[in-house]
Amino acid sequence: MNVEKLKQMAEEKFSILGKVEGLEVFGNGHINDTYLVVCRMEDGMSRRYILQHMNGEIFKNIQGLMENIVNVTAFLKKKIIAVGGDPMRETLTIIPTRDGRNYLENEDGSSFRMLAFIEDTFCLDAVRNTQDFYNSAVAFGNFQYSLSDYPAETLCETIPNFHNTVSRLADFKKAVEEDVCGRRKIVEKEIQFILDREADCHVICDAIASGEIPLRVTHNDTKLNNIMIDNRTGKGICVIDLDTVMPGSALYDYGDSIRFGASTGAEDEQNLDLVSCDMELFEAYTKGFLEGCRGSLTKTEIQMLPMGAKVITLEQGMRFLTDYLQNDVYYKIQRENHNLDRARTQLKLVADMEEKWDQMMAVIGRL
Ligand code: ADP
Ligand code: GN1
Ligand code: MG
Repeated sequence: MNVEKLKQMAEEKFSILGKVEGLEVFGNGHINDTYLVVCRMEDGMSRRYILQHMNGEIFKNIQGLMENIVNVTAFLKKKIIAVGGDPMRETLTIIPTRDGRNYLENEDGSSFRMLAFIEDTFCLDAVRNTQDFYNSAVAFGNFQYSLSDYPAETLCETIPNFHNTVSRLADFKKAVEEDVCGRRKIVEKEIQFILDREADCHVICDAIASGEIPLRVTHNDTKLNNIMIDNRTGKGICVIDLDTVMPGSALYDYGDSIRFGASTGAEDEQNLDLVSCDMELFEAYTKGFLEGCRGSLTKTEIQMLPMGAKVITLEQGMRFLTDYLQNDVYYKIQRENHNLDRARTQLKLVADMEEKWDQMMAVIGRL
């Protein structure tokens, strides 16, 4: 849909205030299409919104997904109000359609939602300093803590087996076997690296299955750019991108932030010499996350945190490599071999974490 059509749709279909003056592509998400909408009100003031086209190829049950978000944000808003916080800034607010629905489904099957823009905040695609990363950790830990009494059984599983590393491994092996676009020969080394770590893929799933660690309501996509940071205080004020809030493991939430934020290189860095796990950032995040969780993690979970970081990084490497082998059908790409570059950074990080394993365990011991 072109910009003019999107503007018209935004104004006609959603309960937004004022006239749509501007609309532009926004943010760096890999899944949805996000737009910033600027409206001019009668008194001359402007108001901003976020319009998102939800990826129906990836999310098969958008109604269930939106119900999750409506219910989770309503639950969080009550808690935010109870402690004197600002419910419009500390969690997402869905702007309903003019006919009172929480998202719009067009005749062509495309689905859109509108969110209130969280003002006076910014979002980071890379860690600027240790303090930012620590602050994001407190916010993700707090998110986990705030949802610890949320009724998990009422949540719809928006992507089945999302962080089931064993099933991700099976998908990866199938992609290798099928080799639909003849890329397998280019990545034999990376494939072998993953196959050599088959046992790691089972560790967290096994620990959940045996009851050693609990299933919790988790975010499941805890990248740094899924948190809004307050301009004034520098604190992580709002956890966004709630599409994958589902029952899961705290180890994956913790680990996903480490994989993305504690890396010294970007997720798609082409020079692998620049990619490693920064131990100062690792320690700062671990400290912040534990503080944010306020004692809600079990001893076993805490001891397994480094395993969470390693396993999710391996899983993400597998997911990027699977997509590369399947001709780039899942993640948005901006250049040739983008998914291959991404996969390689993840595997480089896994190797580096293995080298730093004792240091990582020592950090857990200290904290
Ligand atoms: P994706 O699933 O594609 O990652 P996100 O929901 O994370 O989509 O949104 C993409 C980006 O848009 C975010 O990283 C953030 O910069 C921005 N964004 C999303 N929601 C809001 C919001 N309510 N207020 C301000 N910015 C937002
Ligand atoms: C996707 O939507 P975004 O960009 O925040 C993906 C995550 C991956 C991440 C890798 C629904 O997250 O699982 O970890 O890319 N989201 C989905 O950068 O698959
Ligand atoms: Mg996102």
